[in-house]
Amino acid sequence: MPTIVTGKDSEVKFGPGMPTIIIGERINPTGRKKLAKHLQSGDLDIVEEEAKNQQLAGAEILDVNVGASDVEETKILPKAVEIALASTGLPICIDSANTEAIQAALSIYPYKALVNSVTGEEKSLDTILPLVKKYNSSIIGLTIDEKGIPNTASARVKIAEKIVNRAESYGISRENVVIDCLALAASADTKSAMVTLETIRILTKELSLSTTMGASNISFGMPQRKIINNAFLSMAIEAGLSAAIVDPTQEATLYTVLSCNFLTDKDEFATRFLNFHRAKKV
Ligand code: THG
Repeated sequence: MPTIVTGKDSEVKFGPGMPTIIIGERINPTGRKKLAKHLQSGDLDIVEEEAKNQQLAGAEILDVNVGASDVEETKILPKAVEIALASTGLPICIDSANTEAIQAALSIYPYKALVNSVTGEEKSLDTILPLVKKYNSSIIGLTIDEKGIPNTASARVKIAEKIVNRAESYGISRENVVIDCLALAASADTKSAMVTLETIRILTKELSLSTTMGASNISFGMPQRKIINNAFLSMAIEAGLSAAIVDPTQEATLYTVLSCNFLTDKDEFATRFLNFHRAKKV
């Protein structure tokens, strides 16, 4: 069964055996001073602009994160989610470390959202999963627990299984759990990329779970980051990645995802690739 999330105008399905979809990451003040400033002053016009730009660029789901110093997330996150939804009709991925802010955003979201995120930590599972059940959303589960991020695929898979089992005990079905296999800086540990890829492969092939990942951490501390990110994204898609959290306004990234979907036989007659390409040309 695929994971399904819904917005005002679109329903997005993804999972093992299906094309990798794009989650747009640009509504996030991390490292973006201008966006942080607007969020701090409560001026959310920039959220509408970033939402529309990412949709035009090819995003299928929009991640919305407003976490910055001096931003009252419980107030601003629901507003930003509402604006991103109203201006694009796309499904929203509600991204916050603040449970009250997630609850507030879920309470105004009239469709099926993706919540970002829960971890394998008891405290996180106990607070987030009841909300996911109450609002009938899907959830991203990070492969991290009280002991940190494991450096083996088997230990990450164990955390994924714990999250899925706990979700099921709350009545959340497994297709509503999307496991983040976590990309870390390969410059700090050159085995790290392979651990992430192996985790994706096992979860996809053996456990039929949906997976996700933000690719950009992999290149931290290196030159030519965009090239490294896209190379890693290609490998992750071959390993089975269901949803990529990326900057969709990087055209090379979009073409990387579409190329990999085509080359892994997830795009019959190259329909998705060619439709995207034709739309770009006009
Ligand atoms: N997994 C999950 N959620 C996530 C991540 C993940 N959410 C946040 C993050 N990772 C993905 N989003 C971003 C957002 C911004 C940046 C990277 C990932 C980023 N910003 C630039 C910087 O910091 O320099 C600024 C870019 C710009 O100005 O255009 O890198 O892994 N589940």
